[in-house]
Amino acid sequence: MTYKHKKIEKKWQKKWEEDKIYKAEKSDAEKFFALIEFPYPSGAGLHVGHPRSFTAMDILSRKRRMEGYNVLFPIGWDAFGLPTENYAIKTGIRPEEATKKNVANFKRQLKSLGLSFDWDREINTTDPEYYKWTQWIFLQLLKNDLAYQDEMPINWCPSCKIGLANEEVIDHKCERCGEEVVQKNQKQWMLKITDYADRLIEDLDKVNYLEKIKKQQKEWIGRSEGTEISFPVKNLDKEIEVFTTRPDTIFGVTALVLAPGHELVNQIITDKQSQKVKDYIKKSKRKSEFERTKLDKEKTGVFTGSYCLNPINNKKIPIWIGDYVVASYGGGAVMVVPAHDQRDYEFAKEYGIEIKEVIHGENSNLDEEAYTESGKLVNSGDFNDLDSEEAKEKITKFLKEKGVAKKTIKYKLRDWVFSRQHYWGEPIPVVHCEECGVVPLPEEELPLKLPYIERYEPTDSGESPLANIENWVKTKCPKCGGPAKRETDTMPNWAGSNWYYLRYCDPHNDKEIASKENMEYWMPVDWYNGGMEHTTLHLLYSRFIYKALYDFGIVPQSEPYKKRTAHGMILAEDGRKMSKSLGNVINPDDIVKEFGADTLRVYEMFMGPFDQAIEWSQDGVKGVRRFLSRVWSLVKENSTKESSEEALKKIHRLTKRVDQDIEEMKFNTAISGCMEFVNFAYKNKKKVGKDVLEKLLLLLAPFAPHITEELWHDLSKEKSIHLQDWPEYDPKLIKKEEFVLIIQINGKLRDKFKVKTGISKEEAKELVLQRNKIKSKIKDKKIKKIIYVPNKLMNLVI
Ligand code: ANZ
Ligand code: ZN
Repeated sequence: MTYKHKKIEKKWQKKWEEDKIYKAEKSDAEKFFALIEFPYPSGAGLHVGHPRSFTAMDILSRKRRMEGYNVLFPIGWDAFGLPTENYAIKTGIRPEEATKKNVANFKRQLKSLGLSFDWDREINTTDPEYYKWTQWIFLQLLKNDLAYQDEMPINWCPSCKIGLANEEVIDHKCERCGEEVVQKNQKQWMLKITDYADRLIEDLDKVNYLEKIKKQQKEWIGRSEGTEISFPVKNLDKEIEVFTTRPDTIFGVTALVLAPGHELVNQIITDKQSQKVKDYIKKSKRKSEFERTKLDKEKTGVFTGSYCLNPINNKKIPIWIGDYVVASYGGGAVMVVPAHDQRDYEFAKEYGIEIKEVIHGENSNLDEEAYTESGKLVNSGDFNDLDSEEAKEKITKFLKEKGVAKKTIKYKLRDWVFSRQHYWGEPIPVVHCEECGVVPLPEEELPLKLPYIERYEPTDSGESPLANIENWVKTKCPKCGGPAKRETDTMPNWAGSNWYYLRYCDPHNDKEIASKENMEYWMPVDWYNGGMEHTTLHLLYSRFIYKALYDFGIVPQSEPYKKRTAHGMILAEDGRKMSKSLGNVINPDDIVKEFGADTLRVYEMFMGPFDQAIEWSQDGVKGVRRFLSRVWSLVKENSTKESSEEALKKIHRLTKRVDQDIEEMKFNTAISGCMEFVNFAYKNKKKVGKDVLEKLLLLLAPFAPHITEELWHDLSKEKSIHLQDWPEYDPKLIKKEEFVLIIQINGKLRDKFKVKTGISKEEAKELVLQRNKIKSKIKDKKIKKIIYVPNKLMNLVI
């Protein structure tokens, strides 16, 4: 009679698989495409963070199936990349072998959780049948001028011997190994994501992402509208271009600061200042850009000895060099307005540069800090008394007519470095011909398979290990037949993951990336959940690729994901990040073994608000297990024929709550609602009958699929609980008898009290006017109007 998870979980997993109840097939029903971030099959196996996101989307998928949707909930493996390559280098085990082993382990683990994936659609980015299409996408980008080669100063990790994208450099260190990154020039494949910058911002209006995720997307793109102004250098026939978002402050410019790498530095320094400037530049080179541009960092600089002229009034302005100015943004020079920019303010305080007020606002206090808001112009000649916004326009127009300014838009987003000098990635399908230059491989020759090699270490020259395989590199040009060399760079990890959702629509198609009918039926993804660590780059890159494919006429819409949410991280019991070296890792296998998959699932959904980071608690796990045991014995021991009115009302209220909570990803409150109900049922066994318990099982089925299936069959049901209809609630039964009436006077909250649901305006008015608090406010004033919102509030206008 007691709940033994081991007996039932394997049994039902097998049955579901045999009956293929989670298989997705195109039909006339409305579809629902639920997506999780497909995992990287590392040697360490699944960690407890994976099931948090996977279970959440599993719950949604199961609920949608019960609601009658045709659900696609697929799974696959994002398996190219450095961890496996490094493992191969260390152990001599081939990356394919390691991947195969890791995938098998992950698969066993995921299956033990009872997730309702359609395993027939499993994909693997390292499978040539998959990466054929990753390479094909590259050829489309190349054909449409969105891929090009360029000599680029790249972030180079001397330890991994690899070029890194900016995003892979954290605190100026390699994201993977922690080594200090250096700059190195290398010819790289680039993708022109900057062409899509505006659309990637604008189209955020079309999708339903968490606000904070939209914000991240916008900030990474960093669109900034402003004015470019030239300042002529004194005694030199040159101009310095600065980019500013605040042309209204131009009368307040008291210095110009150039980035240490600015091209005019050498021509500008005077003999007297020469040594000082050179020393300064040498010192700042040692600091990373991150270190130099941090907002709270000390602002340092050195005077060049030269001056320029302010184009608005020909005033002489000293030119400085300072490393808080970024070389690669906005021309690498700024006009310093200490009174109205905080960084400039600190810089000016440090070096005794004049702080000149030109914008005045009510709360400006220049003795303490810069006044950075807009306001009225002062000390600004003909432009005095204008508002900032108007002044921006007028000053820009004035300077434009003089030919010394123009409006521009700058972006922080850079083109995407798409080459890696590594073995374990997709080969880039082009050859370099002596006669014809870069020639793409004909599409029929795809996939271009990774050749077999003995050693995976990158070469010391920084080329990929593929460069060492002479008979692979040497090839014929597909265009002229002459001698040519294969490209030896491979693609970054992002290449396989920026379009994987598309392949799920038609994973076995060997003619097309996916058929039109399949894409039209399944795309876009209806709900995508994953970690916040992927809501900047992976999201941006995959949106870009999808838009490009849309422009090429390949996919049916311009945005791949309708909705995107994110879960919080699971921390160790000690509040730190789980990590092998700290010895605080929880292995999901252990929890499944000891307490069962249902306990793990319900616990991870119950542990706290879904979007927040939360600490693991073994006591919490035990508590959830006790809850499931109670559900078990409630159903097993039940002998009540008819449920009481109270029990009925409670289960209908619970139905409404669980239904809404799942939609809002408030899984924890959905579960606590079920717990409250189970407590009630336990204390009132005579009042809770089979009909009510059936409903409870249906509500719990998406959370705890095994135990509910077992108990469902105990109640002599034939068909799987997961193929039942999602329960509905009767609004009449959940109507509250009382509500709190809010009373306002002239819109201000003055009193509140409980009254009967459904009372009329007249009845309510009578009660309200008897309240002391209200009487004392109204006294002899006249009530002009009464606004009554039934079952909510009454506002008296006096
Ligand atoms: C004068 C000024 C006055 C500015 C003022 C701001 C406030 P966003 O919005 O990020 O584009 N800037 C321009 N180029 C820079 C560079 N290479 N490194 C560091 N800072 C740079 O910021 C644009 C503003 O950042 C520009 O407007 C410039 O300072 C600074 F009251 O110009 B501003
Ligand atoms: Zn050729």
